[in-house]
Amino acid sequence: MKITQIKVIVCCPGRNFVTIKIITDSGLFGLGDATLNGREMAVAAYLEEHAAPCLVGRDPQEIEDIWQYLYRGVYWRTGAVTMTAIGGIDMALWDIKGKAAGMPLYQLLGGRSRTGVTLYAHASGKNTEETLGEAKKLVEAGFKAIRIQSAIPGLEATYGVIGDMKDYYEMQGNRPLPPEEEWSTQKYFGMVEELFREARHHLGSDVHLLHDVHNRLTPIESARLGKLLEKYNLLFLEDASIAENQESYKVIRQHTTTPLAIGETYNTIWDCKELVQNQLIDYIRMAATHAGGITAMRRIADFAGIYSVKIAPHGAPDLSPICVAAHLHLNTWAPNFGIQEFVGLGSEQCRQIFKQDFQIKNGMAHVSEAPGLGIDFDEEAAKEYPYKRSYLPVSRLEDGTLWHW
Ligand code: CS2
Ligand code: MG
Repeated sequence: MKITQIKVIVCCPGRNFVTIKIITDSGLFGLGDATLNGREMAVAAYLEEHAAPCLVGRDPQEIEDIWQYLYRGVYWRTGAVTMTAIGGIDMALWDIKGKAAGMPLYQLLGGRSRTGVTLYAHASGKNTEETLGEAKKLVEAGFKAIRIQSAIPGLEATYGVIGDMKDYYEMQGNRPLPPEEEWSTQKYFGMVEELFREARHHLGSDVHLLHDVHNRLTPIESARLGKLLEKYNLLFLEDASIAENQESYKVIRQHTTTPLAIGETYNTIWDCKELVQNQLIDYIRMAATHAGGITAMRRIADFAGIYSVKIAPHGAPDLSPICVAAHLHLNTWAPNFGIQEFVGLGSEQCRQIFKQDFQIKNGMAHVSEAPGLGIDFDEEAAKEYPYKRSYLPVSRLEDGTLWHW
């Protein structure tokens, strides 16, 4: 089998997605997601100008060698743009391998470890009451795990909830430059315990609760938060602090038993090596798209398993349905799967373009049994929604200091 063409398609059905289509002389093709939020065109150019020309004519079945060629072979290894380009290509190659074998991807990985993939949904609102109203609806819809986020009194906008009450997921293409949000640790600590106290009171003890701090706290503040929330029994506390200095998580760990999750911005196994090896975290949240595809995620999952760390792949709306499908296969297989973030099936336009057939029932996803990833992409429909430049927000402290978003 030979690769005859690699197409890179950037479309914006409500938000931007970079899709790779690898076409072969056998009639089989594979699909991959290479979306890097706010830097989409950098990956598209990398793929078109630097990666695709080296792969045309190669055997798409040699996934491992192609992965090494694009990783070791480039000299400038790692980095978000390179690893997202590799992630998209790798996914498409596994899609082809599955189609050639007539098997869904999870079978190629080793088969099922579970009947379905447990999902967590998002509840956000302008105050505790509104957030818990949203959470209740999700519980009624069958979800067993909910991420709880609320606006902070006195701050115009914060992660997940902004001033005009549209969340940042909907801002793509609507603002010419990055919007700015404000952060105050003092004000956050003034509301966060009440949010979880009320959540337990209204939702009961069975539902799993999660929370994303989006890197806003220092390690000692995270330690304090973890301790404060221990009695509300969180499934995990996500991105409490930035961990460029992986050792800094020791500070959090030595103070609290609240389980910790991190990794959505990580690109290689090296980014989480110390965190995993020293058991400083409980869930690793890397995504197939940003961490080098199925080939890399399989290694990360096995590595994490040795240290009792579970995988909980990133599932934000900026990962396309192709990545969602890849994660469902990985999660169906991985013995150390924890939970999958899930934000719905995307806009109507999105569902017109990406045709997937996994099923969701009682807060669980059931992977497609079709060969490969089990997803299709309508190129003609995608043409209707061209790329729109857009940015994620930035965050500042009340005195104007630029802070982590
Ligand atoms: C978030 C993301 O889903 C999450 O956990 O942290 O929404 C994140 O902000 C975006 O994916 C950024 O691209
Ligand atoms: Mg997050």
